[in-house]
Amino acid sequence: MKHLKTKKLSLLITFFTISFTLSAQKDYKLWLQYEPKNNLEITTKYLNSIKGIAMSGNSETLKIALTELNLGLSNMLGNQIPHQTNIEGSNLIIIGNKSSLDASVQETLKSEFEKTNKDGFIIKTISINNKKNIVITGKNDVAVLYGVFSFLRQIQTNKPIENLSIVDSPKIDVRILNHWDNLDRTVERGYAGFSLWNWHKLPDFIDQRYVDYARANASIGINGTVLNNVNANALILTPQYLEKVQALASTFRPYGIKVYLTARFSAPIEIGGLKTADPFDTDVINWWKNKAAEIYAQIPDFGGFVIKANSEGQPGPQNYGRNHVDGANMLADAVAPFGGIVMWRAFVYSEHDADDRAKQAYSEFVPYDGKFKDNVIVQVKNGAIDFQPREPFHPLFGAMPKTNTMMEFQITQEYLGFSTHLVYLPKLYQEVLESDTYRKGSTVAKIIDGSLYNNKITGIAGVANIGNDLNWTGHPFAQANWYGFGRLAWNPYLDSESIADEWLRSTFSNEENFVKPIKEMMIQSREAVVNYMTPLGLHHIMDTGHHYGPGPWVSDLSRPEWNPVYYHKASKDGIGFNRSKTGSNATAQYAPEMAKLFDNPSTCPEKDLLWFHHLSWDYKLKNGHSLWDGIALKYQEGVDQVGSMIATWNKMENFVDPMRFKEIQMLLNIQNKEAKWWRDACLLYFQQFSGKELPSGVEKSTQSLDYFKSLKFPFAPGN
Ligand code: GCW
Repeated sequence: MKHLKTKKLSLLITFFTISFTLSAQKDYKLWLQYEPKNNLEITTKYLNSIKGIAMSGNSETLKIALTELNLGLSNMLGNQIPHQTNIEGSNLIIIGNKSSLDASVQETLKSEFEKTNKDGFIIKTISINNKKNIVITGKNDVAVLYGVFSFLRQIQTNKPIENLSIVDSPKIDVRILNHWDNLDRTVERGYAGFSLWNWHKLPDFIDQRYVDYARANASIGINGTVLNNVNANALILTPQYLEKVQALASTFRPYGIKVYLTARFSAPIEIGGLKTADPFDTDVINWWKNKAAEIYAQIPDFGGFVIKANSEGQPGPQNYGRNHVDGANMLADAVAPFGGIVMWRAFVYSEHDADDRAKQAYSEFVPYDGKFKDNVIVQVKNGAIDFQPREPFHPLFGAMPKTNTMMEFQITQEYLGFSTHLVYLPKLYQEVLESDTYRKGSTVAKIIDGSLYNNKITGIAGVANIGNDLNWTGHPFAQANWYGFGRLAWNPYLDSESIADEWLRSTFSNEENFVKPIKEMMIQSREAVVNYMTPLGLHHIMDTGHHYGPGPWVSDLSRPEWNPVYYHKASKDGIGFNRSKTGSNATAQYAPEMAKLFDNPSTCPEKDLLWFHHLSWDYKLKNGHSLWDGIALKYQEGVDQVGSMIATWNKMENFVDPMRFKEIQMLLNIQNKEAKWWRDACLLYFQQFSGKELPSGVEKSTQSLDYFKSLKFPFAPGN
């Protein structure tokens, strides 16, 4: 009897262990779940078009492509597909790069090849000797790998494969993640655990995670990674670390991912023993040249450097009376012989400059237009302040026609609820990319992809939200932000809604009753966070330092522009930052049509109203509400939106594995609590100035303003 009981118990434990492991694996597997179709009709249809795989070539990359194809097809369709080396037969999947293809196949795909660039791929159903086959190809092996992932995505998302004709080339050259990872494995603004890079065990120990990381990135077309924080430590450039960097670079290479490093401008002093880092000093120039040669000797395809210079205390050329051009060009010369690039960040503002912080990057960089070397690309954040839930696009986009300019988005949610809030960021990215700059009628996307100004290099960087948490990103839905970033970096014209659709299908389920409501939930999640944190153009009112939770009252920090009161300027007479021509005149940094639109509160989009205007509490909004009522109602709307996200999710239990279902449920409840915290704290604080009652429909706080002010979070993550 006792024996039986123990047996039962151990069976039960085994069952739970297995189901936990399977569930945990799902979290880990990201959008590459390759769920079995479990549907005879669908499976048969696919298998009818896939009778065999024929691969030509045997590079590491192609082997990876083949393994992926096998894995995906066998998992989804339940069959091992036979391999062959020739292309005789029908319904084969033929994979190989252009030069490895049969001459007649090359000829058949001539016009497609003309339309593809270096990394672009072709997936086409063609007839060979009157027999139908699918060719997946491109001009190089990595392009073939991209094609394989795209083909698998067709099946993951239940799309037909009978008559394929896909020609897809990336519109951006450098599609890169920026890791703000420190050498001690902490991650600045990281909310998903510690850094993936285990520097201590490198170079000899290659964690399987490095491979899985590269694979995930390749699946969405990301082709570069900056391993270390822009607030840099020069040690990364020492031989001891470069050996480790080399090990990572070799691991990522077959996946088409280049490694880049942040260069600390003062490295020649800190690790080079020089007295100066002056970019005009011959020893300094030579030091960087030698350093570049040393790096390229180990990593021949090293991508180049990213630099945060003279920004937030980081060293830079200005320490020596030189400017950004001098610094950037000196480094550009060092990497140019090896084909490297320099991504020079435009995130600059000075405590000694009394001008509106939002204006400073433009004021400083525009005069340099045309002066940077061809292999320099200026990296500009999407907005002029700092990765807020909503910002108008940065006025530098379109203002430097003779300068390579790239986008920097933040994927990690520094200002958007860390990794506990479900916020679908591709919606934000899309809003920025499709903004009309009124520069030759061009959108931001057209500036970024080089089509407007014919730039030498194009790029999009995303500050990574990845850490060593089991699910990579802390929140299962934050995986969608990594995914969506990659997809938009490949093609900045994609629609965030269709990205959400394919991500949901690949990550969770193809069931319409799941995809439709959850897609809607994702799409509205961006507006929800704007509503419960910073509605109507408010910004940077997060608590100080860690940026966790509301802190509109903070006013005692040493630099004025570090204080939330600097940004909202609430007083008895109203609220908002006057950046119009009667104020800081930041509007003048936009094209004249845009400036005109922003300048006038009645034509300024209401979503940006308090970004550009200081208005009285009684100012009348378009819907007839007073500004005070409008703000309060928006905060309430945000809270209500989170409530409906919870209601929607709670109905999804049947479509999701228990672990992810529960995780997301718990996270949404945290989001709900914090949305209310934001609403209550901000409204109580602003009410002191408006002196008005809450409009009906807005819930009253059960806590006092002093209570909210007293909250402290000494160990908030990411700091
Ligand atoms: O968003 C701010 C962050 C800093 C960051 C800086 C930057 C890496 O609060 O943590 O530093 O921007 O982008 O350089």
